[in-house]
Amino acid sequence: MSTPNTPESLDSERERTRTGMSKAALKQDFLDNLFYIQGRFLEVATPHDLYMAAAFTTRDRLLERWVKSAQLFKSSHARTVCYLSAEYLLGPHLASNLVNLGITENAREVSEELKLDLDSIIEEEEEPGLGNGGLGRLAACFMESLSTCEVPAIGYGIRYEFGIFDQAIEDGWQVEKTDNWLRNGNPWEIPRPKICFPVGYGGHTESYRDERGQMRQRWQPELEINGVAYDTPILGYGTENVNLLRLWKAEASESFDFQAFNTGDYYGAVYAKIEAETISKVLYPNDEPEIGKELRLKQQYFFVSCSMQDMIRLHQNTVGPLESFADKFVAQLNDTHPALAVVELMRLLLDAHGMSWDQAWGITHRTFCYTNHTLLPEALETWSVNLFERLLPRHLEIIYEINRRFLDEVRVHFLGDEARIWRMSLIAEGDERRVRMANLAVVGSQAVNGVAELHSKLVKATLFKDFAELWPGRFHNVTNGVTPRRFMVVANPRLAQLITKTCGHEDWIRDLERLRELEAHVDEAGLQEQWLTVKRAAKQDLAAWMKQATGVQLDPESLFDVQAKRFHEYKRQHLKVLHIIRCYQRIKQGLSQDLVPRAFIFGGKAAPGYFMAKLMIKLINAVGAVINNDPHVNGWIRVAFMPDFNVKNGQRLYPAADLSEQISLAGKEASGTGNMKFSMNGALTIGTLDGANVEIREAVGEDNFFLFGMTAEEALQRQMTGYRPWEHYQSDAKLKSDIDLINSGLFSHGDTQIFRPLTDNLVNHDPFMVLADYRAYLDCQKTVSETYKDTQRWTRMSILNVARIGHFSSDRAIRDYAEHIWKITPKPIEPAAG
Ligand code: 9GP
Repeated sequence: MSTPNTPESLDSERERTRTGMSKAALKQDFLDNLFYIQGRFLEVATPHDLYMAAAFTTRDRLLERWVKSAQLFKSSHARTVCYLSAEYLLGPHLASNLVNLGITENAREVSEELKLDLDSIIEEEEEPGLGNGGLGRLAACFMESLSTCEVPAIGYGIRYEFGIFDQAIEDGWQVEKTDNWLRNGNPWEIPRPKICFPVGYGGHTESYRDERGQMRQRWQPELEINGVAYDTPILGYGTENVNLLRLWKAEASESFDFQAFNTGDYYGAVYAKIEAETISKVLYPNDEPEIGKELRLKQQYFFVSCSMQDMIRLHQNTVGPLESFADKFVAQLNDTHPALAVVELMRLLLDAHGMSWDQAWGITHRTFCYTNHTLLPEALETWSVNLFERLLPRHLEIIYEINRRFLDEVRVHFLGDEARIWRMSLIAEGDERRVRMANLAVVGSQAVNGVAELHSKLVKATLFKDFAELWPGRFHNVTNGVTPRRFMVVANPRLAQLITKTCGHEDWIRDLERLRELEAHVDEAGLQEQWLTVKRAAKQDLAAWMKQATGVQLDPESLFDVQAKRFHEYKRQHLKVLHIIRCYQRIKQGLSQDLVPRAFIFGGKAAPGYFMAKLMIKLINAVGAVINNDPHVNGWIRVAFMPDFNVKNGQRLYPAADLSEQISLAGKEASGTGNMKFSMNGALTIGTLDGANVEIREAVGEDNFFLFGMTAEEALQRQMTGYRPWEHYQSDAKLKSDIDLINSGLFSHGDTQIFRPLTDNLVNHDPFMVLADYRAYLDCQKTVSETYKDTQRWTRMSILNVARIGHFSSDRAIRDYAEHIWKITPKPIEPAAG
């Protein structure tokens, strides 16, 4: 019987198409999208067509919730978090959105009915790699948790045309390939050509009298480009709330210069377009010196200017007068990259909205909060005053005025302490005067936080000591967290199912502390057995992938020992290599009895210009090539390097790891978040007392964590009293023989020089004290092997790690920010009736 054409039936029809969650609705919409958007039918659809149709079908279901969220936030004038971040390492959207919509199973069944494989469709997605590593991935986890925790939020950033490079390994070396992630289109974003703001550069400033006869300054930029908004809806789990990620793309104001064209200057006619679009072209790799990166400063200004203008527009369209701006918005600076927002908001309030300095500063200062993510001096941004003067002359004037007033305040507190004034100034004096972005961020913010307890303590005691003495109440800690949806439910569905079955509910996915309920079952043989089965299956999956990607065959029965993170000397991948070489030597000497078979697995990218980090990658692959081909080793150990470690590949690694290597020199890793992802998936950690390791160890229990190495305090002490790595090399015969083996040419076809920069640096300088921690690390690895031999004990420890990891959910981190920093309450969207 056909349905009568009544308003009710149209409504239910509408419910069915585009928003319905039933299998029938999903199936019909998938086929419709395949046909009407991709112009294909099933029989001829490519894998990419299938992915696009699945993505559009999923996106349709986000949009209704998104519109409802936007309406509610607008009509209720909801206080809103604006997260300002130059990086968002989002990872693929499809699987995560299916989980958050609660339709993974329906989607799977629909796929099966259509004789398709959902996992292959999911696999087809190219991830937006708009970030370098931990900082960008944290921003992505936070966006998802903001929605899950029902906190109204907008994420602002840059829509890079090329994200983090794709890494290939050729002859053991890292080779960078362009990440052309937009090549096949991006179904998740919605371009908003009408949300577009001008952004100026260069030119000069001038004084003039306003209509009340007061002297004011204004900026006459030389160049103006446009920032156009591209919006991506970010869905939370178990909620109707959808927040917005708004990324800015740079475009020329006039894309075509007809005058130039008419005079025959064809290149000149499009030059402005090319120059403008360069600004959002490519993500800068971190861990490289800032010197000369004019484009990077342009990028930073570009996105904060668009974001501040957008926030003012939104405020004026809803609440109205700008006096209440800081009640409506709180803006979180994710590191110093967006710190210019402080100055840009001041400029807009002063120059465009005619406010007095005190009024503008009152609003600005109440609006911003700043998160510090590193203590490494080389990672703290400064920009040359000359560059500022050339690119952002008005901003430099404002910075000088902020600084003048700020230093007057410092003088009142610390009369005559000129050294302190020199340290705290926003301008570093010297051969080349430079603007200190971290100082600007602290001065311009009402709250400053570190990202783990130890880090926040060090922030106050070292980096910002002077500031903490001036404003003790301004400094906070919010320990990082990661989203369990992506890193457990999506990455490790078998484990998620086992947890749900054991706890008898799925509530842990939204309230991760409820994983504690696993503890009651930790000694049940049944659970332990299933736990092992789940881990083994993940290891088999990874082994199959690795074989196909690298040719290296891993034995799923061996201990999977994984270090996956950016390559950096402070993270000490070379310490891990020394351990591998030690194992190799022992096997060769017939002393393998205290070892267990291990697969050493690495993943991670090195900044293209960071020679030492790239040499570490080469060394790992060189050592791997010899070990993996040595018949004496006979399967005891294997070394594998996962190429192109990104979010997608991380999701393959975390579930399969038995041991997670978190071995940075204490005091150097601000937090780490990989440590949380591994532990959530039942890997045990071997680690130093660094970053969030300290809190993870406290949470999971000392007995369930392999601790080694100096504390941050001990390391500092050793550095100050004169650290001599050479003495370790001379006095520890095993260490010496490991390093000498590298230099012997065994791993480099007789080339005794290739790894010299690394080994000489270790023996003579060793800035991250690898040699000082070597012995403790090896001893601890012995304990790891002994423990692994006792399968039951290991499994118990693994279960307890998962059961006690709840604190490290990014939901908890967001609640901490909401309560202590942002002073914001959740705003839940009511589910649709019926
Ligand atoms: O190095 C830190 C890392 O420890 C932390 O987990 C992450 C997120 O807070 O930020 C990293 N910092 C940066 O990437 C640059 O400051």
